[in-house]
Amino acid sequence: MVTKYHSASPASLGRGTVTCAGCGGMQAIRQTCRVLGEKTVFVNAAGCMSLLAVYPFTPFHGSWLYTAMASAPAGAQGVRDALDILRDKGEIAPDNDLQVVVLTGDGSAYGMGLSATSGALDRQLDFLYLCYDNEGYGNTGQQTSAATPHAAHTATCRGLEGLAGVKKDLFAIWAAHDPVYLATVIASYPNDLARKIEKAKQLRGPRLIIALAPCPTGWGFDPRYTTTIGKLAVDTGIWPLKEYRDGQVVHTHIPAQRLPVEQYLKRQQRFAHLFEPQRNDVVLGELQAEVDHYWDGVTP
Ligand SMILES: Cc1ncc(C[n+]2csc(CCOP(=O)(O)OP(=O)(O)O)c2C)c(N)n1
Ligand SMILES: [Mg+2]
Repeated sequence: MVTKYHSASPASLGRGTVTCAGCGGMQAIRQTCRVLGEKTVFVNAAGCMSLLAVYPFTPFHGSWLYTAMASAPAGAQGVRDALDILRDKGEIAPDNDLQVVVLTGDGSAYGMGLSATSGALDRQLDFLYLCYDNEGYGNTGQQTSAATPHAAHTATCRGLEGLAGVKKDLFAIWAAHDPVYLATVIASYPNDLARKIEKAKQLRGPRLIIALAPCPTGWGFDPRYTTTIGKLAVDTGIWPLKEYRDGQVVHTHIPAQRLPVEQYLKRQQRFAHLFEPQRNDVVLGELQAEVDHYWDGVTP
C-alpha cells in the first residue's frame, strides 16, 4: 500500500513524501526535521526512506547521500571531513555548516551497519544518527531483523510460532561506546522527541537516536492507529523512553500504571497467533514477565 503523504511543509521536509499511509518512521523523521531545520545533510542507508530521495520529487530541502546498508556511518565520516576542510579553507562560513545526519532502518542499525557505527563512535565522529526502528526489513517485505521482537511473525518465520529469538538491545550496545548523547523516542510522544532532538542538536560528537516506528504494513494494523499503537508501546512499558548522557541512563517517562502488554500485542496482526485460534498464555506470560523484569530494575 503506497500513498502520497502531504506534509504541512516543516523546515527541511516539504511536500510530496511517498511512504505507506500511517508510517510511524515518517512521523518521527518529520518531527526530527522540524527541530533540526534546513542545515542538514542526510546520509541514508538503503531502506524504506530511500524512497524519499527520488530527485526531483524529494521532500527534503537539503542534501541527501545514499549509501549501501552497511556503510552510512562511513559515508557520514566522508561528508563531515569534507565539510571541515571547506570550513578550514574559509569556503563555507561557520554559521553555514551542516549537521551530518545518518538515517537508517533497524536492518542497518542493529545488523549490517553496526560495525561501521561502532567505528564512527570510536572515532568520535560529529554526527547525529536517527534509526527508525520498524522491527524488520520493511522495504523488502518485513523479513526478520535483529530488532524483531520475540514471538512476532515476519515474512521469514516458519510456521505460526513467530520469532524464537529476542530483540537486540541496541541502546545498551551503543551506550557501551559512551557516546555524547543517546536516546529512545517515538512520534506518539512528540514533546519528548522534540526535547531530545533539541538537546542532541546543541551537542557535538556522536549523538544517537532510536525511534520505534509502528509500521501498518509490516506489523498488520490499520494506518489510522499508528499513534495509538505507539502510545501503547510506551504505556505498556514495551518501549521505554530514556536517554544516556555522561554515563547515566535516565528514563524520561515512567508510565504511572503500566497497561498489560497484551493491549499492545492484540492490536497487531504479527502477534495474532498468540490469540487465535487459541490463546497462548505461556508466551503472553513470558512477554509480560520480560517487561516487568525490565521495569523492576528502574528507579524513578
Ligand atoms: C547488502 C544488502 N542486502 C540487501 C539489500 C536489499 N534491501 C534493500 S532495503 C532492505 C531492507 C532494510 O531494512 P531496514 O534497514 O530495517 O529499513 P526498512 O526497509 O525497514 O526501512 C533490504 C534488505 C540491500 N540493499 N543491501
Ligand atoms: Mg526496518
